[in-house]
Amino acid sequence: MIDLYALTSPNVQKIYIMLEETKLPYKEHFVDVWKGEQYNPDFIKINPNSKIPTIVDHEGPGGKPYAVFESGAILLYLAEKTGKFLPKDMAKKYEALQWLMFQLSGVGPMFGQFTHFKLFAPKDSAYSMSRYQTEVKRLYEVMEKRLAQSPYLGGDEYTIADIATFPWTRNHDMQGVNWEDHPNLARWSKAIDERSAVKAALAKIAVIKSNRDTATDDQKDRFFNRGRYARA
Ligand SMILES: N[C@@H](CCC(=O)N[C@@H](CS)C(=O)NCC(=O)O)C(=O)O
Repeated sequence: MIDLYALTSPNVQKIYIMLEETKLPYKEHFVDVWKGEQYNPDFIKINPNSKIPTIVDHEGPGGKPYAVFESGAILLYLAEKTGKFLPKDMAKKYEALQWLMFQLSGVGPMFGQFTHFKLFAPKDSAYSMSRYQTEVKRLYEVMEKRLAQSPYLGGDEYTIADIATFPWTRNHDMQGVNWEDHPNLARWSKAIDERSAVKAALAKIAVIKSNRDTATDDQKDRFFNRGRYARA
């Protein structure tokens, strides 16, 4: 049994999809980051960085419980545990890993900053908005070109590179990117969206309740490292 510490964000969605795809039994534990629950001492014991997703595999290496944080590390752990969604052939494996790293170091952080400045920052952040909008569009262009040459981001097969990236592209309209101008991304996104494991994961996520829309100003300040939580 795997304990999944989760809520609804794209990094968490990756792990729901991987768990549904691999059919590993798992139990959800909600950590409402909009209430500051990521700072609970018991949670910090399994993730010193106070972020979700995090898992505890009760049948880990040596048959002992094993905690893993960082969505990329969790995907790699589950791929190795099950032998699924990461090719064994070295060239194919590293093709997939390049695109996994592209998501972890590019798409995730840049799309995340874009979302922050678009939805949550003061409206006078024109410089930041322009910087992140430009980078988001550039990253979509890189993915569109890749998918014109390859069925999936990581190569011929559906891998953890696709599982990692798909959740971040679900908000492409909000990100100022339409699928009419990105036909290969549209084809790729539809193929993933139609997988039964992905449908099952997204259905579970759709009913999760969070404090996001009711967070107090102080809870938002804590989440965004601002106000009395800012460090000069
Ligand atoms: N690099 C991490 C990022 C995880 C992350 O930023 N999670 C957010 C989900 S909203 C979180 O826990 N935020 C709480 C916080 O930053 O305090 C990963 O890929 O797992």
